[in-house]
Amino acid sequence: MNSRMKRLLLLGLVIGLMSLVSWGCSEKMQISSVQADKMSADSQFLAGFHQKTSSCQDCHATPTGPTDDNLTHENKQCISCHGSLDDLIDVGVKIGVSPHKSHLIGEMACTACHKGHEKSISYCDACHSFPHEIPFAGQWERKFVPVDADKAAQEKAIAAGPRESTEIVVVGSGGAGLSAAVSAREAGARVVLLEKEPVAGGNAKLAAGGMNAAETKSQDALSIKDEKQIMINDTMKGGRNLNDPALVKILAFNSSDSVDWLTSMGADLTDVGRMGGASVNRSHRPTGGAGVGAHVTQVLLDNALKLGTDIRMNSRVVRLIKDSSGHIEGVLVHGNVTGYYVIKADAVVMATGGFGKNNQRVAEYDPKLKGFKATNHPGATGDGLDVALQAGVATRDLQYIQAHPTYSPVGGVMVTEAVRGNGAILVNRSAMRFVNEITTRDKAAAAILAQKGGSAFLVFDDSVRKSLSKIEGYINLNFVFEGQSVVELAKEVGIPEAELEKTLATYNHYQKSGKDEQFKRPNLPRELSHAPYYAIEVTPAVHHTMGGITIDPKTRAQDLNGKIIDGLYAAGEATGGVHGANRLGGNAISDIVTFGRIAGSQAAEYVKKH
Ligand code: FAD
Ligand code: MEZ
Repeated sequence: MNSRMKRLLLLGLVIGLMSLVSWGCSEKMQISSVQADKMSADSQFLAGFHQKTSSCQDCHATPTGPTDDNLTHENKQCISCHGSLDDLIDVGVKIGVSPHKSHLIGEMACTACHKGHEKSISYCDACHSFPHEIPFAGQWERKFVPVDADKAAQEKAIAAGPRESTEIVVVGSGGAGLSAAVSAREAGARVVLLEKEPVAGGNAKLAAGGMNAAETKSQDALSIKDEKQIMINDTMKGGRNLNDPALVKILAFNSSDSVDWLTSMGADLTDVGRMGGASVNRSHRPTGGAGVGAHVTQVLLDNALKLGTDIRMNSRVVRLIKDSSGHIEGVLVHGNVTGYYVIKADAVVMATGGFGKNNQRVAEYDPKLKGFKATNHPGATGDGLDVALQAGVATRDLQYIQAHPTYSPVGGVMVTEAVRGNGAILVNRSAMRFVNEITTRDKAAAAILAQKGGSAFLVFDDSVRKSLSKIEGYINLNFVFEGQSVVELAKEVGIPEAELEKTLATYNHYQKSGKDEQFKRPNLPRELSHAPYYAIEVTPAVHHTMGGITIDPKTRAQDLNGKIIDGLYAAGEATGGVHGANRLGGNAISDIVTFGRIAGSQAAEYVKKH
């Protein structure tokens, strides 16, 4: 065995073993020594294992007292023994995907997965089920804890008064929250950003296909003719005209500026493709077709940190605090380590995302979706909505919940619409096409569900694969069928071979003539004739919650009487109105960046006057 192998083996053995603790000894500092002794003697968890060679203080004690909710100090200790995520890339790789290098953004903390005093869980298993093992691991399970649980402790923290103060609190570290934080910092305000999950980025970090924008430099460079008004028309039509027209106008008219803003911070949004319901190619993503979300959120996170935003993970906002006149004056937070505490703030931006991962709640608003899987990140449970509702905020459109048509039940992954946008077709178990593949999502999802088995196969060739680097991830995750010929692919999938050959030949004929005579698909970007051929089984899964907090064009939240709540702003998937009854693919990233920016700058302006 060479020394690298030995090192990897050793790292594999101890990975996570040192990465002590989500509650850790800072909790020990608050609990009795009897309890602490019991915990540390408990050798079924990582803490017990580490106790054989070191004491709690070795990892947890800091010169200034208990650790913070980011577990900054503990993570440093993990890294000092085990190495950084980069050092650990090869450890635990079983299917070509490294659990230590993925689409998760930021310096992801070891403690997100490796726990000290409870079973470790792989954060990835919330969506995927990889065949990797981590020491002392339990199964992924997320119990939803209502935001008003533990009332006595909450009241006590409120009665104790603020532990600290700032000008603006941003709640949520997705694209809307990070954009708000950057723009508020650019305007000179002091900002604390609070995120309940151990990993930053929310659903935004998962975004794949692109960010819609009209009249951009990238479109110009590719000679794509687009107009802001066409983006407005497409968005209103896709949303069944139930969108707030004023918000849609802002979305379209600021979209190109938002791309420029991101680009000025280091983003690459030069590849432009087609999304369902769009009249032209306007979905912007990194060169080569890499996922847009991980890239954009990383750029925003880096800039938020560079500008001095105080960003705290494992910090859940459970209540908005108002003064006697109803103006916002802060938030009640629950820090995983530090417990309940109040931050006094002149303004709060709610950027808490949607609730797609909370099927109970989804089914309350749309019973048809009961039991459906979701494409969302584990934190999309709707806590922000609960916090807002408790504060008397008005909401709209909560009954509109979107299913993404193409989710792989085997991979536990959404397969981006960009695969269809770049040329893939959908066939059923008879190997026949049944829909315009790039129609709006509501129609595509309904058409798939109407097929035998409630699923379909996304079929494409090597030229589509080469056009979109995101596809490499699906191949690595091992859920893509492959055949050296169309017949071989059909055999692999188990669908009629001659029919699949006929379907592709007919489609290629339409592609050459520029006219889809069967389903009127408006874009036919390439012939599907380059071996190898590929197929992915897909079925719809809950994807986007269109409804949420009612805002005005300045992102100010309204109360149940339609009055502005002073100091309260909201942006992104936490709000309703931008997308009407059905969001167009690519419009959410545009929404969160544009309205997140507006929320940050408006809140900053408000606190200056306050
Ligand atoms: P999020 O990014 O979800 O962030 C909200 C954050 O708030 C979360 O991190 C959450 O944990 C946190 N939070 C919630 N409650 C609290 C609380 N009480 N206290 C503290 N923190 C809290 N859209 C596109 O336009 N293009 C795409 O290509 C695209 N692809 C997608 C792919 C996938 C797999 C998914 C799931 C979505 C995709 N979308 C896409 C949709 C888009 O990503 C989301 O709608 C958008 O990112 C939402 O951003 P957000 O900032 O509003 O919310
Ligand atoms: O906007 C989206 O949700 C989107 C484009 C998703 C995707 O298919 O990539």
